[in-house]
Formats: sequence, structure tokens, C-alpha cells
Amino acid sequence: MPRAFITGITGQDGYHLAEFLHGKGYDVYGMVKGQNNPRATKLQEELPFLELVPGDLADLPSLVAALQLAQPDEVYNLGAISFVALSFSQAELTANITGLGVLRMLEAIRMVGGTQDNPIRFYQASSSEMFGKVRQTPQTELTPFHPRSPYGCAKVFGHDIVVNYRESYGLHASSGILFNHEGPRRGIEFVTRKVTNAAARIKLGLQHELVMGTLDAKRDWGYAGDYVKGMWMMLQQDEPDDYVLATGETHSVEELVQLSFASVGIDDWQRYVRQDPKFYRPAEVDLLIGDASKATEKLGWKPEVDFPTLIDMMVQNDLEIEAAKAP
Ligand code: GDR
Repeated sequence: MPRAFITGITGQDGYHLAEFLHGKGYDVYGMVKGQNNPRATKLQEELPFLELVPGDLADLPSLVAALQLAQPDEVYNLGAISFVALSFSQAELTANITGLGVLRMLEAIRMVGGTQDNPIRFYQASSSEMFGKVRQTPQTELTPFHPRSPYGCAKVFGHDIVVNYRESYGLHASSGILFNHEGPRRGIEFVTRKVTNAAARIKLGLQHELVMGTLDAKRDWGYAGDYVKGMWMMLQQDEPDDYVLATGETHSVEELVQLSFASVGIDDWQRYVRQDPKFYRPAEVDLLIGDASKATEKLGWKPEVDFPTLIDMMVQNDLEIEAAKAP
């Protein structure tokens, strides 16, 4: 059986990827940090096949030990401080985990290596946030980077160091430049889930208003389940490379709000929504829209869930969860 090792296993993508790889017959190892991590305990209940391994992206010896234990064929580095807003207030931590963490994982792979005939393959979760103040629309693998947050800067370092290790040491290391990808398992701090959850709670009478930052920003939002398949496809190629995964459509935060409220039968969403500058970011990414034609041509990858279906899936999930909590 092939073996996969995933960092960021307790996040949305870790869950989807672990399920996907398990379905493909992999032994799946997930790295968890900290002591008595409650998210890991919950995940182990949901995915009993998962082997949890201790380790931390800030600690190189722990990464070496984790790889020695898991002996993976494929490593997926999804672990990061991934909330852009938080990266402004914890910039050094973000640089250390989201940026230097990639370097440490690459070094651990060089040390542990896999076998000569079967070297470890590496996937890096690069991000559309690297494009930031976009220089070109739509964005492709060749669009120059102009990050707008400490998170985006750290991801640019991670991306560049993967290219450098690939070119310097011949590692089978690929990066997926993933545009926003969402789903029912998205953390509540991210805008899609914040809005779908609020729409459900307002519908159920559990909440009376939704306080937002900018409604003007535009994003290319896809479904996380589609995107993890693309990660795996990248590592099945003979040659490592970088690929954009995106839907090729862009929607504003306002459209997201309007659609989420419409999903619960509320048309006058403006009555419930208020904006507060505390949710504005010191620098904003105004518009993202990706061109995934390279992934489509070379990998045969295509997103399957469109934006209205995605939002409806998330709203329905939140209605169920919140209704179960209601008195
Ligand atoms: P993003 O995702 O920064 O694009 O990064 P997020 O959902 O946090 O923000 C999207 C846009 O919505 C605006 N916005 C708000 N955002 C949040 N979270 N909360 C609000 O109340 C709110 N109001 C408006 C934001 O300003 C922004 O313009 C995500 C992360 O998953 C990254 O880790 C990943 O790399 C990229 O997507 C691709």
C-alpha cells in the first residue's frame, strides 16, 4: 500500500485529502502538534483509519522523526497559519510556520529521503494570496507575485523554496497554487462559512445580525473536495511542476452574502448585515480569478461544484448543525 503523510491534518483540506487517499488505498498518516490536541481527538473519531504522528513545523527534528516513523511515499504540506487576517497581528509566527515550515519539511525530506528507487514526493500548498495586488487577470502559474499580507509573503517564500529545492537537489516537489476552496468543514473564521453559518442562524432566530468587513472583495471560490484530488494528481506526474487550481469565475463577498441569505429564503439581506472596520485588513486583495488550463490540460483536473451549489451545500449543512443545537 502507498503511504501518505499530511501536515495540517486537522484543517479542512487535511480531512478531505485523508478521506480521498484512504479511498485510493493509501495508508494515511497525519501530523498533529501540541499536547492533547482536541481537534486531533475529534478527527481520530471521524477518521478511524488515520495514523496520527506528533510533530511541529517549527521543529525540524520532530519532522525528521515523523517521516522516519511514517516512511511515506508522498508528503502533503498543508500545515500553516492560514488565516490572512491573523497573519497581520502574528506576522513573525506566520513567517516561521507558513514560510520557514516549508524549508524545514524539505530539509527533513532530504534527510529521510525515501528509497533511491522510490524518493519521497512532496506537495506544497501554495496560494492565490501570493498574487495579491494582481499584475495580470486571470492569474496563471506565470503571473508575478505581489503579496498583500504577512501570510502572502510567507507563502511566496514557501513557493520559491520549493522551486529552488527542486532545481538544486532534484526533489520531486510540486506546488499547487490553489484559489479559495470552501465547504461544510471550512473554519468559521473564513468568510464563506461565517456568512453561511450566520444566514442559517438568522433564519432559525438564533442570531440577529451579521457584522462584516469589506463586501467588495472578489474571490474565485471552489469546493475543497475537488481541489484535494488535484493535489494528488500533481504527485502522480513523472515530473514535478506547479499548477493553478481555480474555477475561472469570480464573485464578490456581497454576492456571497446575497446568495447565502437567498438559500434560506431571505431576500432583504441588507436588513441583517452591518459593516465594521475592525474586519478590514491593513491591505486587501481586491480581485482574484484563476486560470487552471494547465491543470486541465496536463492533469485532466476540472472543478465539479459551481458557486451556487457550493454555497447551498454549506448553508444546508449549517442549518442542520444549528437546528440540532437550538433549544
Ligand atoms: P482569504 O479568505 O483571505 O481570501 O484567504 P477569507 O475567507 O478570510 O476572506 C475572503 C475575503 O472576504 C473579506 N471579508 C471577510 N473575511 C473574513 N474572514 N471575515 C469577514 O468578516 C469578512 N468580511 C469581508 C476578506 O477581507 C477577504 O477579502 C483564504 C485562506 O484560506 C488562505 O489560507 C488561502 O491561501 C486563500 O484563501 C486562497
